[in-house]
Amino acid sequence: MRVMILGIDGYIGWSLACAFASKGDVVWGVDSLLRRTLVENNGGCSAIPIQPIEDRWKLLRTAFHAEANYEIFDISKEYERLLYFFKEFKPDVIYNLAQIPSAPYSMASREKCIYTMENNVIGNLNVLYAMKEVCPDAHLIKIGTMGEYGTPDIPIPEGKCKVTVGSTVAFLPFPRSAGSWYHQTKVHDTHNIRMACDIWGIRCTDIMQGIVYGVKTAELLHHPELNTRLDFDDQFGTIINRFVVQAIIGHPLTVYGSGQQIRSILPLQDSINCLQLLAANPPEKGVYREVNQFYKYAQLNHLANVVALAAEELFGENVVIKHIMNPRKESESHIYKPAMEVLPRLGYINSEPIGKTIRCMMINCFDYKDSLKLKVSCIDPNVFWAE
Ligand code: USQ
Repeated sequence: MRVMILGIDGYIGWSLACAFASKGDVVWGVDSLLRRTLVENNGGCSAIPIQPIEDRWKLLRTAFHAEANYEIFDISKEYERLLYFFKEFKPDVIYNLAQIPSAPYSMASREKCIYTMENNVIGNLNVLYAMKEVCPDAHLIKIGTMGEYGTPDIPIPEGKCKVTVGSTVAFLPFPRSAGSWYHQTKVHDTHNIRMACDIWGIRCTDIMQGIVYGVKTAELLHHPELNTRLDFDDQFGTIINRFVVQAIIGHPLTVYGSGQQIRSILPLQDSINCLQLLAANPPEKGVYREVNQFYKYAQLNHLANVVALAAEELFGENVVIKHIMNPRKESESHIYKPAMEVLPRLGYINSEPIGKTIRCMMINCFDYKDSLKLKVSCIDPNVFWAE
């Protein structure tokens, strides 16, 4: 398969590139290296060091004898270049992961809100236009988020829901209710992609993905020199990854508010498996396919307990769980019951229980404990939704 990964230098993009390259697929990618810069600007770093872009490409080609190529540019700003790259490569599948993935970053200021909107929404529109022009048969796989649905206090279907008006019944898109400008960009993308499929006849899988955690996949375990990034700062780290690093450096686990919020989660390995499964089973041309992608859902308090227990078992450390004032505006007590049918039907099963993934992360992070302690100031939240 000819695989194009936009955002190939990121947490998921890089792991996905390694997974495809190890199987002998041809992998080309684009990245603006924005994630590296934004994390650094926020005082963070990858908890497990990653190689500079040039080096990691050389290592990838060597490790898998891969036919792989990349370019550094911003797909939201350089449409002609994107067009040329698509034309040259003729992808079978295009993954769009070239997006700023941080709710707190997007809520930090008007400038950061607009930058997130431009980068994500215009970048994705450029992808849709380039597909229409040069590769209308390719399959776009776009990462959206379970956060598009918000917490509506009723069961969440997979994309569409039954609506009855008078005696007429229709299946319509389930209402979106994002809780940050970042999540809102994904809602805009969803509407834009749906329309592009309808009017241009392109095919797309739009993934409503839960929170990803973990740092190793089968390929990365065998090739530690190819590490993917693992963020833990208040803007780019996500909850479980942050808790793991906090436990390692003896920082109290930062549960926002009551911790009764419930979120969908999945390990990195599952995310990669699902992304490959969807590529192997594309929708028909003109079809917009929506997919909920998670392993299970859990309360934040439960996640904190799992991390604390793992650290105690592994290192004998007494981990403190601290409830701090919630910097976000979000429901802390709600019903959460999302459906997931497409992926299990295609064969998705969970790769390993959460405790195992967390212990693996801890063992891999432990070597960097001292340098991570120097980064402690990027852990506590600095962006407050209501301000
Ligand atoms: N939270 C804490 N403590 C922390 C960090 C977060 O209690 O130290 C809480 C938040 O208040 C929120 C939940 O944990 O209730 C999730 O926060 P998060 O930062 O882990 O994730 P979120 O902002 O929702 O966004 C992340 C990714 C995003 C992805 C999304 C999936 O950044 O790219 O789309 O997870 S989902 O949450 O299902 O929308």
